[in-house]
Amino acid sequence: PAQRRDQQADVVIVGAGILGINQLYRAVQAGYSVRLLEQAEGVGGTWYWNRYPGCRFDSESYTYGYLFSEELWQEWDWSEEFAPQPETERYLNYVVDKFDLRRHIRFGSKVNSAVWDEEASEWTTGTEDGFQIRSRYLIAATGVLSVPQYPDVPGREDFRGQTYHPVRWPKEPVDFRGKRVAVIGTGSTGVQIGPAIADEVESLVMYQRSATWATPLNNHPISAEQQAHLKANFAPIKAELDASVGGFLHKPAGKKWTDDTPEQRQEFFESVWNSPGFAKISANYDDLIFNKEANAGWCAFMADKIREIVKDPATAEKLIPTDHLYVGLRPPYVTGYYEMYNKPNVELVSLRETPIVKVTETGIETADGLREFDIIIWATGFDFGSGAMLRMGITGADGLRLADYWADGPLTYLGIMTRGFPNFFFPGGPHGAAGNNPRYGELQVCFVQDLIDYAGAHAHRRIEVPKEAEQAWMDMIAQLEAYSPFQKRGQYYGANTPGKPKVYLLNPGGRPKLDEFMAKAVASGYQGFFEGEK
Ligand code: NA7
Repeated sequence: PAQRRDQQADVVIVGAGILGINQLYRAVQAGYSVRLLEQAEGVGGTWYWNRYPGCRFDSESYTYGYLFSEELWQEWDWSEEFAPQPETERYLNYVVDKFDLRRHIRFGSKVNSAVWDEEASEWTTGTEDGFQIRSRYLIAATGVLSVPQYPDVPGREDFRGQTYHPVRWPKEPVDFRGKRVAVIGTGSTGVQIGPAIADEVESLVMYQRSATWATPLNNHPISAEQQAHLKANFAPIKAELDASVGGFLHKPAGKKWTDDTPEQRQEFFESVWNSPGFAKISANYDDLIFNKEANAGWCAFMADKIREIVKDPATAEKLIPTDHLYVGLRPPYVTGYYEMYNKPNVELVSLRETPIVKVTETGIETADGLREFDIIIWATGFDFGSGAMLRMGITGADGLRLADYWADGPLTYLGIMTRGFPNFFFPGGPHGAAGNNPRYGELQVCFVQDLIDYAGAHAHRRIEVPKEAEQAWMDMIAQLEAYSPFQKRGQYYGANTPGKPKVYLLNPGGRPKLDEFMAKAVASGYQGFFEGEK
């Protein structure tokens, strides 16, 4: 066959999710030729794939969207405080079309190789369908929650009914009427699906391994008055988000557990329970995470709420986490979750009490017997953090494979770069965020764009993070991880993915640490970043 000439671009971006679109916008604005490769047939990433019933934000819509254009802010009206998936998908499509970005995107392009060419200082990126493109820079905006995780359960493939993973939900709505449905997993996803389908199904069985504290989302439509307030306050809202630790607008309580009497604590917790989404953490007692008594007090309050809402005492007790710790796992924020268990057609099975023995052709057999189903939904999470990047066949300098360099867990600088992989960036990667993801990602996307601009302006062709810089970021992670409220289990430690190293995958320093490290690099003229140049 005739040798096809490789395509060429300044920048290749992988992934048209929230950060890939942001990076594409910045690179196009800065005048680069850019090609974005996206495996799906549409834009949105997380908000393209996760079409499951009940899927929505638990960050406030307007704090999640882009802040790079006030015009966009003025034009787009979010309908709810926490928007549902279809609206977010529409928003991302609106952004792509408004800024004429679609023509840079190649859909149906799943990257399966990316190889650094030292001689040319270029990456060659290939897709499953045989497309190849060379570029000075390669940016993986592949997301931390993009690769579905299925558990190692005997017989999983034997089931003859319908099976779904929420992150591969079909475009055509699933008809649940008259169906016997199983949901495995009660993380943020499982607890959104249950209440969304409970009224429609014939029966619903929720299989819970670890109970989580699923507090109310407290969603509401955005009123005309609130809309007007948002439109009139773009600059102050942006400033507040830019200065925030986690990318939220919630106001810290400004008081400690010890400042209140027992009665005041009850009253305060009641107001926290009725506050929106993540305010349960960020606007709770200032010492909630580090004061064991405060934490236990909040957990006791939530346990009482569960006992109050759930009529069957045995079910209520199963739903209360036994570790009595907030936040041991990623807490979900939901509507009608505990209430759902009062419906006669909904059952909770604790896998701690009765583990799964096997999946059969007709259902799921646990230690207490077989239950038959028409539909099984595996809401069992993701190969978190590094999953997508490690599947892209990335090979850096001297033939170093990313899969080998990260064999014991990711080594990163700012959750953006890794040594040995020149001109390669991954905003939103492992060690990048621990809060409202787009607000972290925005810092990272801008850092990458500024660094590329700087290299171009100073005639550098090769950017590589210095060893000391990577080490300093990893040391920060190790030091602050000791204070992380997350236990060494769940997705943030890779503990849900068989064979994965159990290391911490978030950024425990929050946005302030990102800011601090970035400012240092910029102030030094990115000292050491161009040393590998011949
Ligand atoms: P999560 O939060 O990782 O939750 C996955 C759930 O699946 C969780 O309840 C797990 O229990 C359960 N799970 C995982 N493996 C198994 C096996 N083998 N058997 C039974 N149950 C299992 O993923 P989500 O999709 O809910 O949420 C992901 C993100 O969405 C979240 O972080 C937000 O950013 C939004 P476990 O806790 O491991 O005992």
